[in-house]
Amino acid sequence: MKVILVAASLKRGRRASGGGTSLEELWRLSETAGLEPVRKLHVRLQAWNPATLVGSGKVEELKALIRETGAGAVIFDEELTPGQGRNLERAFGVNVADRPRLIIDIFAMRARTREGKLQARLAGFNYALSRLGGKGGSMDQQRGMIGGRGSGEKKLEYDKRELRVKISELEREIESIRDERHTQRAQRDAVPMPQVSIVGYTNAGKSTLLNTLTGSRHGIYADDKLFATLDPTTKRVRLPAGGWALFTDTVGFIQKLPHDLIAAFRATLEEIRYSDLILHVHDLSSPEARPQHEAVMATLKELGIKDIPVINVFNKADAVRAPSFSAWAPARLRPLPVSALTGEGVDELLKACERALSKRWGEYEMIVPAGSRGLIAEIYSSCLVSAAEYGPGDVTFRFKATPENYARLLKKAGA
Ligand SMILES: Nc1nc2c(ncn2[C@@H]2O[C@H](COP(=O)(O)OP(=O)(O)OP(=O)(O)O)[C@@H](O)[C@H]2O)c(=O)[nH]1
Ligand SMILES: [Mg+2]
Repeated sequence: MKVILVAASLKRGRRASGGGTSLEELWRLSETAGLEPVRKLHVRLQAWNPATLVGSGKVEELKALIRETGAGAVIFDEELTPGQGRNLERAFGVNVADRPRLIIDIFAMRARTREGKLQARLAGFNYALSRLGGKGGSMDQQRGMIGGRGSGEKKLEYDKRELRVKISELEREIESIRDERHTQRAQRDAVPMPQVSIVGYTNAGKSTLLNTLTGSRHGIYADDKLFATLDPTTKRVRLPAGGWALFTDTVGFIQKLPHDLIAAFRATLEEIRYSDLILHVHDLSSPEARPQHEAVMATLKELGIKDIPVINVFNKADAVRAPSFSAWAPARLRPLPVSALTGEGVDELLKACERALSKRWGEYEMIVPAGSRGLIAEIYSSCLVSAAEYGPGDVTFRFKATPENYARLLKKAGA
């Protein structure tokens, strides 16, 4: 379906919120959603029009453009009020959507796991609920998806009360999956491995980086698309000194990430909270690297994630001539340039991870009977072993480990 994209900002007042670049992003988002953007318009306004966001002159102009291009929908970069959406649809005679709706559609299309799909549906329902004005409104689900009109699907309509019921059903279902995950976490924590979360703006190269770290180029789906990854993947990665850490690649962030989505994906995103270290991946080749950095920081803050050490990975170093981060990155970010594509800087990155992870680790010595295979394997997988001396009946290990892990291993050795 052909679509026309519109960003609007006020002529005076604060600097337009990235009007042009945000439109570029909206273009890529609509392509990701399988739509065909044909025109993009940046409208500068004296004042917001409460009924139609833009003025009546612009509405006429857009009508002409719709006729000329045969577009089936108009997508606004700004969040529309329910009234504005309805008024514009009436005026245009085609579907009208906004950026949050588009992002929610993409999530619904790209989620693969049951949890991801449920979360995306929940976001869609919450979005619809918040837009059902007054009494007796209803959500026409067929029109929920921007490109869905006339697809011949069974028409589903929900009123507010039914939506609320659906929402609480979905929440219960997601909660039960979450319980399962807590059980998995408990099992995983039984052999504690350091946890590292890879976060960053969408398309920064998070999945490519994890593939490079695990030495499997094609392990995780990585693509030059926004929101290629929606469902988190965890992989074991070997650190330079021989220990292992669990790296998790998760959903990317974006400017104006809809609140309904953050709420729905909270369970997935909160996993980041349990990590010992965060790798914040930046796309150094993007002219938008700085606002992207800020958007990611704001989202982490909204999720209540703080007090976890962060390594600022400046990825795609191969695609820029001279590293341009010095232009904006404050020294305190201590950016580490890498290329997930060529592998440049990746060894340094792993060393930095190890240093950061082992900061709060202690150095210990432990004598283990040579026959305790299970225990020896655990020491190798959860500690940084610096020496192992094999005697006649036992092995003397020197290693770095978290105090909790050391206590656990001691207990196990004594048992
Ligand atoms: N030149 C260059 N391209 C890279 C590098 N790392 C990743 N890319 C490309 O950037 C695009 C996005 O990579 P992904 O790994 O899918 O990015 P992501 O951060 O996982 O993105 P989402 O899952 O969509 O949030 C792909 O086309 C990659 O090939 C790099 O170091 N250099
Ligand atoms: Mg990805």
